[in-house]
Amino acid sequence: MRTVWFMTGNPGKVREAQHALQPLGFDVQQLVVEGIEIVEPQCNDLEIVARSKLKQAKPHLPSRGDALMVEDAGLFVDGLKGFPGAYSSYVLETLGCSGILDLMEGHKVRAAEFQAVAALLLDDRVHVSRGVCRGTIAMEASGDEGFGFDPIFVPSPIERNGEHYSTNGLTFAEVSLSVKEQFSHRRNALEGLFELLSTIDSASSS
Ligand code: ITT
Repeated sequence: MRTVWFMTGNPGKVREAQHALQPLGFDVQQLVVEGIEIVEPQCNDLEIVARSKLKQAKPHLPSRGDALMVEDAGLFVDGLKGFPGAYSSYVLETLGCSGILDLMEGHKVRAAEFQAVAALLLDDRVHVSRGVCRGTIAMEASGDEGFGFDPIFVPSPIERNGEHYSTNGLTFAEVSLSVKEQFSHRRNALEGLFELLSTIDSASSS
């Protein structure tokens, strides 16, 4: 089993990555870098943020043969012109879910999306993949599962491989991790990344 060191301070993300990647043969470990502050550039492009975090984390990879992963995500609300977007962490800490609900007062259109960019460093090469999850901002916060903005986000129903998936109006915080995963931006980004890697693996072994 290959080890993937996931540099993040968010245990919710680690749980989701383990759940998604273990069945694909990857052992996901959280990498906590002590004593230095990882600086996140304040810009609206998650890929730039993810690449910057990866570069800063590289000297701290425990073993050169292992993979290093970072992931940057955010909530982009259509009616707020994409806010909080790349500023999601700061906005969650300061305004919280209730602050987003306040900003949405009077907005009839409550469409929003989660975006995630996962970046992986393996054998000195960087691989990047994006995931998106469309949905709406709920009228009120509900549920205790998940983390972050999950209590105010209702994913849109989707069709995949002929199957229909819907949470029937429940927020991500009201459903189990397995259900969130059917829609999740993070799951999409991680799957894309590891599909990319499996094509590289099969190309190099043929
Ligand atoms: P890192 O250490 O990995 O950067 P973080 O929690 O700061 O962890 P991000 O910057 O990627 O993560 O995320 C920005 C914010 O968006 C953060 O407050 C998260 O809680 C929130 N967020 C990200 N993914 C989410 C998800 O799947 N559900 C709910 N909120 C999410």
